[in-house]
Amino acid sequence: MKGVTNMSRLKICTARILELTILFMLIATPSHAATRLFQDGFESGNTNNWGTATGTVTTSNPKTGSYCVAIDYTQGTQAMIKSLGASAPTDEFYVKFWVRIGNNYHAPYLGFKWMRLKHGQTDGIQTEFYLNSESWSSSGHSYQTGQSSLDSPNTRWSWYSDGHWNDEAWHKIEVFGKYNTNSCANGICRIWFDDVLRFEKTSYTWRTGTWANDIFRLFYIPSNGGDGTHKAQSGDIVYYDDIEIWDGMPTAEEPTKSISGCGLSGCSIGGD
Ligand SMILES: [Ca+2]
Repeated sequence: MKGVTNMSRLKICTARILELTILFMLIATPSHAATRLFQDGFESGNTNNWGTATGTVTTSNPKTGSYCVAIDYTQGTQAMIKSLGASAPTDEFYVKFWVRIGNNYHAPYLGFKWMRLKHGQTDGIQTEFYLNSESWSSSGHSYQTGQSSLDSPNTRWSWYSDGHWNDEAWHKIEVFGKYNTNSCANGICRIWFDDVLRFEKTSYTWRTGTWANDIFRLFYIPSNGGDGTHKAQSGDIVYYDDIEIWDGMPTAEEPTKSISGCGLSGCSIGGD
């Protein structure tokens, strides 16, 4: 009798495991196969893949291969700009790249903007994320949309609290975005630093009002550094490598990136 009971328990347990496995597979399976729209590891030895490229290809300690790109902010306002034009992602986007910062980097407030997204016109939706080199915190905001949870450089609100990035090591940045629709606050913004989910908001307002249907066409990776009284000084160079832009979450990234942390619970990390 006891053996039968144990057998029944085993069957129930096996069935439960099967249910959970199926549930996991359903959750982990992306709604559509994402397509990579752009990639550059600078192995061509040049920056010809970019519309505007104020960086310089260098063999100085690349993340992979033989080359990376160096952004020297002592040369003034700098930006690497990729225009995706008609192939710009219309619903979701995912951007991944690597950043290396030397230990002599010392540009003050607004050290540099590690990514900026623009609709492409003079007016239109715009979002920027930046690393504040005084506190080595990272923040950002979306222009024109009233999205304020990222906009707090003066409060030193930090997405990145585990240490400094000016350590000569390569650090990975990933951003997933899903546009909000119908001017509702139903967009998604997730940011990972070195594979750790640092920010998640599932009520993000990427666009609103006049720009309700705009999409990001210009990707600044990175954008400008400090200016005015916050201008960069000698040695303020950052390095980028292995940049990818997708029109959704890549299948290879989906299982770990969505399920880790609060990925499926709708809660916020560092946001409101
Ligand atoms: Ca490379």
